[in-house]
Amino acid sequence: MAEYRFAQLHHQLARVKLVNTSVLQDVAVPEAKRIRSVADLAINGARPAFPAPLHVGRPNIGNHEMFKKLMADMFERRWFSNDGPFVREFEERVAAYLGVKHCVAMCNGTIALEIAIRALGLTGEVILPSWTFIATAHALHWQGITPVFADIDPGTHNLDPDSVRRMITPRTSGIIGVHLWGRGAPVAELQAIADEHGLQLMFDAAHAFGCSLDGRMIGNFGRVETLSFHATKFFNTFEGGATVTNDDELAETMRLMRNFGFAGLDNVIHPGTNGKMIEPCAAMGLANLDYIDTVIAANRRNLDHYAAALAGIPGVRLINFDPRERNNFQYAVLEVDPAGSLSRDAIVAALHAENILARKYFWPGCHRMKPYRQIFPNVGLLLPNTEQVSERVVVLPSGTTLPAGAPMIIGDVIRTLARTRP
Ligand code: T4K
Repeated sequence: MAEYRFAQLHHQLARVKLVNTSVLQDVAVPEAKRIRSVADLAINGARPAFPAPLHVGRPNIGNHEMFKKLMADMFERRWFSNDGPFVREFEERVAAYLGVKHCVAMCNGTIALEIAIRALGLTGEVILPSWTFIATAHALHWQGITPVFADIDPGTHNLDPDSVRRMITPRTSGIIGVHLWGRGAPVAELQAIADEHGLQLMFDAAHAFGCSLDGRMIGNFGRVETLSFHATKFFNTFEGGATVTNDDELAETMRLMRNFGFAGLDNVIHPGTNGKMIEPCAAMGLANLDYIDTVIAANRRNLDHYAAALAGIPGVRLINFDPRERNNFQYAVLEVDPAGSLSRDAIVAALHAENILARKYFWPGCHRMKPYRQIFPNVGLLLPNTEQVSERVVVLPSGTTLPAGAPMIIGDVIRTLARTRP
């Protein structure tokens, strides 16, 4: 009951903010408890700091009224899927936002990856980071392609080009870079490797919608990039994704593949699947597009509050974003120094006890997940940076629904915990 009341109040506060202001400024932390001493920690038996869970992936909701109006239009029109008017408008607006020629909207980011992989004709082995969400690896495996994991740069958490070079074999057909946390992968170096070895290059940009690299919007790199608009992303269409490319032929192929290969009535000219985005998802996207800057500002503000709240705690630091680039600041990522007195897992356990559902994304790395561990039992030996980083990372809640005071309380939890482990 208390949890339900909290959720109601939280919802009302969030709604007030959506109607009144551009950024969540003064949302209180209803009933939240301050942590001042070790005895106040829930791991020591105290009441949790928050009566209801704080999530990392709480959906941001833009213009609720507009969404309802679009749904009424859709019911009136009785056109629910198959290249509907909302999907077409959504594709145009996403392409314009990114400055890319083509956006092909899909039902989710994983299908977008699979279709891009098929459209590029990848076969045999494809190199990718293990330090990514499992979907990047699964999309290859699902297409009968062997994912070959390369190591990352521990400073950027993105692919290490030298490691990529070492993984190339005669069976390699391509490279998938991931712009992890919205920070651009080393595109120029990866392109040079791809050109030198005759490999295809594409990017999983699931984290990087609205982000730039060297001043250019992500979405314009490699032959194709894929996006995710999942509910937990900073910009969502409930479920959804897209492929974006400047290549006309590739875009046409992906459009065919998305809709069973149909080129008009009764005319199938290409193998395909059902990867279509439906109209309600596109409508949600349209209702959220104008709200993007608001979400980014809220994420930015949360990061600033986290930075202040965590300042001076030994052994923990937030990852940086290059101030010259655009970012969506979706992920508030904390790195915990394994040489320090606090362990990452102790922090996660303490936060969870307080109802702060921090995540260990993407521990333990794809290579240690069962399907890939079975194929490559010893590959960890080749991925020392991935192994180390995966033991250090904690992703903290953010987004428009995070109460403004929450980072301070989260900082208090970690600071108090640090005091118990001198
Ligand atoms: N490539 C990369 C690099 C990706 O990160 C992803 C997706 C993809 C590809 C594939 O794109 P999609 O096919 O998903 O479009 C979540 C998301 O499901 C996934 O989309 C996302 N990456 C990944 C980073 O996070 P889980 O397994 O962590 O989700 P789950 O159910 O644990 O939810 C996360 C948190 O969000 C929980 O605390 C609950 C909260 N939540 C979730 C949903 C769905 C809500 O509060 N409301 C909601 O509606 O994967």
